[in-house]
Amino acid sequence: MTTLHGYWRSGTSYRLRIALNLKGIAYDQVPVNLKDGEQRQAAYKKLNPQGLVPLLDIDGVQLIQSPALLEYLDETHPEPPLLPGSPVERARIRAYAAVIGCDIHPLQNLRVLQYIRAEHGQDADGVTAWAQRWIRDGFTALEAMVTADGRGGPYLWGSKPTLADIYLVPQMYNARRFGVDLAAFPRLVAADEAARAHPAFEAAKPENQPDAPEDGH
Ligand SMILES: N[C@@H](CCC(=O)N[C@@H](CS)C(=O)NCC(=O)O)C(=O)O
Repeated sequence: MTTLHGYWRSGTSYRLRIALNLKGIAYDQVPVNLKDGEQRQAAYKKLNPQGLVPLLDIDGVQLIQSPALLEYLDETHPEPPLLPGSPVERARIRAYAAVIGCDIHPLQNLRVLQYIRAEHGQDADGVTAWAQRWIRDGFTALEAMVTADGRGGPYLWGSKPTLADIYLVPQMYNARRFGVDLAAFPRLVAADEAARAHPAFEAAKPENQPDAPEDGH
């Protein structure tokens, strides 16, 4: 059995849910409540010393770090491919994912926001402005990259979802949460909309998860 340790609202857990659904891999979920700090408790840190989600129990091993997990799933379940095409095309798709995974998401992660609030005197508005700043910065670059590559839609890299959409959709969800004005990113908005209509993405939505609270917070 495959078990995903994650949190309904975690963007990195969301990536994993999408990929598992696209690959048709059945899985159970064990919620780790980030709001209550369960990720930092000893029981969970024994599984993941970083104290972060997701963690995937699969094929008799426990693996962490969503980029490593997504590649593992793609290597062990090649269809449908998350990284199609030539080495150059694959490098471009990886670059889209990295803009989000390396250069946006880590700056608006819970522990970073908690840190600038607690240690650098930021109130809720200051924290929101910080998150918006880095999301806008990354999205501006990504919109330009996708436009320059000219692959056409509806997804970021043409007619089928790829690794890039797996990173995009959770990041767009976070962008909306932080009130980022998305008008300047029409190509990203269109790809996000197309991807969210896909059943694998729809089933992975935060609000469709067993640990999502009824009030949506
Ligand atoms: N690079 C890691 C990052 C994992 C990560 O940042 N997870 C977040 C949720 S999206 C988390 O567990 N945050 C808990 C915290 O900040 O205390 C990955 O991609 O798996």
